[in-house]
Amino acid sequence: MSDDLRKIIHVDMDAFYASVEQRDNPELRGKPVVVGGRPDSRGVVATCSYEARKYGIHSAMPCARAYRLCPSTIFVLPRFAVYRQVSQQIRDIFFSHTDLVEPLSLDEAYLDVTKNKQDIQSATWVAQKIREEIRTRTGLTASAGVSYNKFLAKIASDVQKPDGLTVVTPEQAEAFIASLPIRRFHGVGRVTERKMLALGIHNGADLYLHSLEELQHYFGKSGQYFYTIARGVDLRPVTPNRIRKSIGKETTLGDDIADVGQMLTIIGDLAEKVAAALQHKQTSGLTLTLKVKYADFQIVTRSISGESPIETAEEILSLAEKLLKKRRLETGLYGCWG
Ligand code: DCP
Ligand code: MG
Repeated sequence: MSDDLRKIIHVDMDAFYASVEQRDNPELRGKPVVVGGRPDSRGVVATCSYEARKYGIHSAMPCARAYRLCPSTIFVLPRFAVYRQVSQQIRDIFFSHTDLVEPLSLDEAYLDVTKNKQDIQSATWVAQKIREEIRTRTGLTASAGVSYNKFLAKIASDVQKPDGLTVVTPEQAEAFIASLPIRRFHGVGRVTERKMLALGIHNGADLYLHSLEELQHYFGKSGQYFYTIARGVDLRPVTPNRIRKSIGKETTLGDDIADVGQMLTIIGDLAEKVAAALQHKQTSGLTLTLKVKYADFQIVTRSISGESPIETAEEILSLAEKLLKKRRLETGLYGCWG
C-alpha cells in the first residue's frame, strides 16, 4: 500500500518499570526511583522515573553512578512478572482496535489502524482512545505518535513524552524531518552520527541535500534508507510478530562424560545462556526440555513443566537436574541440551 494512505500509531509507555513501581507503592510517587540493581552492586539502571531523569540518571547507567548523581534516589528491584502482566493488558487494548500490532518490547508497539475494528476514521482519535483505555485499565500513562509510516510515528511518540500525543501529517512531515537532529534518525548510532557531522549533516534538511549516490558512497547499504527517509518515505509494513515457541542452547562435548557433577556444570553454563536469552526477549518458559546425545549418536529428549514460569538460570538448572536424575539420562551424556 502506498505510504500516504496508511495510518500508523506508535505507542510507548512512560518510564515503564518505574511507573509500575510508583503505581503499586504510593511512597515512591513524585520521587526519583531507579528500577534495576542495588546502589552498592555492580548492577545497572533498567529505567528510572522522570524525577530521577532530572539528575541525569538514565537506562544502562551503573547504579553506583546513579546513586552519586542523586543520593536520595530510591532503588527498587524489578518485578518482571508484573510488567509482563501489564504488557498483556496493553496488548489486549491494541488488539481491540486492530490485528496489525507489532510489539517491539514489553512497553512499545506499532499499530496499523488504516482499517480498524471500531471503524474510527481518525487515527488521532484511535490513539487518544488507546491512551485513555491504558490509563483506565492499568493506571499508567502512555505516549503515542501518529503518522503515515513507522519512522515518523516512532519519532513522534517521543516528542511530548511523558503522557503526550503527537501527530505528524503528510503536510507537516517535510518540515518535521528537516529540523530533526541526525541522531534521532533510526539507525544512526554514535559512529554514524560522527560521520554525518563530519560531512556537515546535522539534521534532516542537510541529509536531504545529498544525492542517493553520495549517501550510498558514504554509508553503503544504509545510504538508500537515509535517502528515502529524508524524503519522509518508509514503506516498511507493520508486521505482527511470530510468537516464538522455544529458546534453547546446546553444546557438543569433545569427550564422552559419565560424571553427573560434570554434566551439571555443563548444564549450568547452558542454563545461564538460556536465562540470558529469556531475559533479553523479556519472556519465560513453561516447559523445559533436556536433550542428550549419546556416544552412539542416539538422541533422547525429556521434558518437564515448571509450577510457575521458568526464567532464571537456577530454575532451569534445578528442573534439568530433576530430569537428569529421574530419567537416568546420565549414562554417557555426550552433550546436547536445548
Ligand atoms: N529497559 C531495560 N534496559 C534498558 C532499556 C529499557 O531494562 N537499557 C526496560 C525498562 C523500561 C522498559 O524496558 O521501563 C521500556 O524501555 P523504554 O526505552 O521505553 O523506557 P521507559 O519506558 O522506561 O521510559 P520512556 O518514558 O523514555 O519510554
Ligand atoms: Mg517506554
